[in-house]
Amino acid sequence: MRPPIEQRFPRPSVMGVVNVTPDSFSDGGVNLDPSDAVASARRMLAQGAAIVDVGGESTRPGAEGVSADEELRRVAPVLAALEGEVPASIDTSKAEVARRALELGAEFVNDVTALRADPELAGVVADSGAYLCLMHMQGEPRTMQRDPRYGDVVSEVAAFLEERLDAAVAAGVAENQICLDPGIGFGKTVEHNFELIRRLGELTALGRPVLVGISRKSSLGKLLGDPDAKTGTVAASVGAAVAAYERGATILRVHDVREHVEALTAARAVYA
Ligand code: HH2
Repeated sequence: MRPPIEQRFPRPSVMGVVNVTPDSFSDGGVNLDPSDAVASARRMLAQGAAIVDVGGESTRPGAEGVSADEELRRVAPVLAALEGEVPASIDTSKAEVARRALELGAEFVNDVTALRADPELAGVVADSGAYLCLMHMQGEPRTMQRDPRYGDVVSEVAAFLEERLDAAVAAGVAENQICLDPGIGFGKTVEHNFELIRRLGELTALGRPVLVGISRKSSLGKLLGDPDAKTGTVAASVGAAVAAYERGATILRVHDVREHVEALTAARAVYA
């Protein structure tokens, strides 16, 4: 049995993003060649990432899904090369992909559908004892940014995460291996995203560590004045990550590891 997730990933921990995809919103194509992805992961570890999140399917707004075979073709060589050297998470919603990734040494399953897409994924996670992130998403990537609406976004996200946490535990996943994620940018407006971070305490109140991924997301570019932004700057990402940490986030999922590790180290020193 692995240690509880809050022991393995003390606050704040950085998860580096390695997308082995042609079309991710901010780093699409950069790491499509496995040797580039492996080099990125090693660099992120050296820069202070606690883990790298390897993904073979983009979930950016408008994205179409890819098959399990294609996802595995992209991520398996990368995970095989990292095994035993760089702690790895698999960013997938598919049981088949997660199963193979765990065989190749991944210790964490990051599912943006919170176990709703593949009925077999919960069992794969439960049997392996892997860590699990359950993320909120309204709608699906192809259409989620068309007109997202909520009564009260924070209480709806909290209720969803509580229900998915109960479902994961009922399926046999140990509660102390699970973290929760508001899903910044997944069926949310700029205002929704910032309100979720502002009121993050209502999510940490669910009793599980919270992961936040706002790195380079378009809400940051829109906030800085470009209504058509597809990405946000590194500096805006770091500012939002520090604010999320101050409001209780445990794991920050980021593309620019060095900058986030430096900023979060300084922010943590304030509280030490
Ligand atoms: N965001 C993205 C992908 N996976 N997982 C979690 N838990 N939380 C997030 O906020 C999150 C996520 C989107 O970012 P990225 O991986 O850079 O892009 P893409 O989905 O286009 O590959």
